[in-house]
Amino acid sequence: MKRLHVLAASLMLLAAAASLGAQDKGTLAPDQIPGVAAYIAYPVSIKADGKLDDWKGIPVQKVSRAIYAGPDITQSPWFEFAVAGDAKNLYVLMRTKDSKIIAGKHGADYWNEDSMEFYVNFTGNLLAKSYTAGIMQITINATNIGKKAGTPLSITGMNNAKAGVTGTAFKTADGWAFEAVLPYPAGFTPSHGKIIGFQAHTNGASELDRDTKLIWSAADEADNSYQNPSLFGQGIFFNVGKNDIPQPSSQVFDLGAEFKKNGASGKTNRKIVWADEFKSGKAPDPAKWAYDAPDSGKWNQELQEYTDSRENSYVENDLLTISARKGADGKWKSARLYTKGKADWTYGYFEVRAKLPAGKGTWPAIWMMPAKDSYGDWPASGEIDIMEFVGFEPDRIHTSVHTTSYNHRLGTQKTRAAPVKGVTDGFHDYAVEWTPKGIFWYIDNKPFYSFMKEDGGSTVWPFDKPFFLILNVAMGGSWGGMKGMDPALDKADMVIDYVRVYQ
Ligand SMILES: [Ca+2]
Ligand SMILES: [Ca+2]
Repeated sequence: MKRLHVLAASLMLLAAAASLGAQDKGTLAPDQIPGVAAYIAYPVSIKADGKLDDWKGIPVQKVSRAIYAGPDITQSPWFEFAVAGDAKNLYVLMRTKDSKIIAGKHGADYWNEDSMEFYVNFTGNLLAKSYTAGIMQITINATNIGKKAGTPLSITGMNNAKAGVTGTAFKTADGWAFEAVLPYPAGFTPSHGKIIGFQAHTNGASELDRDTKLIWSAADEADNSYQNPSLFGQGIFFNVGKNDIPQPSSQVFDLGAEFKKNGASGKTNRKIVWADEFKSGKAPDPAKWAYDAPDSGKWNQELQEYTDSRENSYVENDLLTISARKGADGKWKSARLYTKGKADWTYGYFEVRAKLPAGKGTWPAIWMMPAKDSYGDWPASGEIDIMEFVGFEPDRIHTSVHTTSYNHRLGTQKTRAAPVKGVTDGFHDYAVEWTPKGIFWYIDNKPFYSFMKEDGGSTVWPFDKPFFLILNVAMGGSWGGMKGMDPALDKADMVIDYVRVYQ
């Protein structure tokens, strides 16, 4: 079984109405910038003693943006946080409403229970894409509630062990809170306007497992801060009493500049080496395409059977249509076309213009797999997902790679899911630029996501061998069918305008 899916990426958007929340205006620092920046008042004197009078005047940001919501969202509808500093330490206050605190049921998997976490990047490089010294994730779970001040806390998260965090967690009238003390790393001193990366999340357990996720930084749309510090927001030190207001850095959201810096050049200086414009014939060109025909249920518990019939794939009006159809017997048939055995490439720019099928239960994909399993079975030899879409999350595109070190079974998959408007109403260009240094995704020629080669050999970077292209429409399955099937749906077409390969 080759292809498994990114369950963790299939997270529910709570609702378009989810807001970034309000804030309490403090008097010691400027108004916070919801989802983007938190001013860090300093120097102030804070004690992690469970009493909050020392936070008076420090602005608080309230967060209710949920990227997924548990069965009982009223339990964890929001959290608040405030950040302050002195000459030696950063102080973080987090507070959440929670009518049913779940703690101590998951052994060491505290992140599955009620927990609140903050992330800090002291390195000065807000674009850091991986965790190095000076970047940490501090997850404080509800088992810490009521421990005596001064008792070590149970803390998890990336690089937490070296961070030296102390603090106190305690119940509040409607939930719980913590005050935490994080010593600055050696060599770091605060100054007015200095910017660090900062992020805050809560994990709310309603029944047992973590099932509500609130995220402050608007750049993190899919709970990826644990693997990508560039998704943090910003913490801006504000020297209490100053009049000028330092502004957030603009370096964080310029993905295009990052692409350039990493050597991406898009289609510039490349020529088309292979293409199908679907200009003729009724059947897809047999010189270019073959049919993968696994039985239904073979992969990911998907419902469809794949066929080479013109019912399920055909060329017409200069377009290729892959058509999933439900028969009178209620069974789905669809098509999965690939270039395996016909054409494959190492590096290049791969572009597919497509319109996606709508409806709960659909799961179309444009992706690439290795021509040979040079490094072993999936995911050792790699997988590049140019585009994935599930109908229960309209207007949201997923892009991913899978490798031995980075895949959803480990919870380490490299992925970005983000809104793209109108993907089932019209055609959009989905592309990856694959170079020896990295893989760069583009949607409508705009930078979308990148995954850079790292040290560690083929377990992190098996992408130095030929890969072939795959186009398919799956129905249902472990991800596409996660929210059920639209019972009225009997047809789901992915329409392809062209497939172009540039090198
Ligand atoms: Ca206190
Ligand atoms: Ca709870």
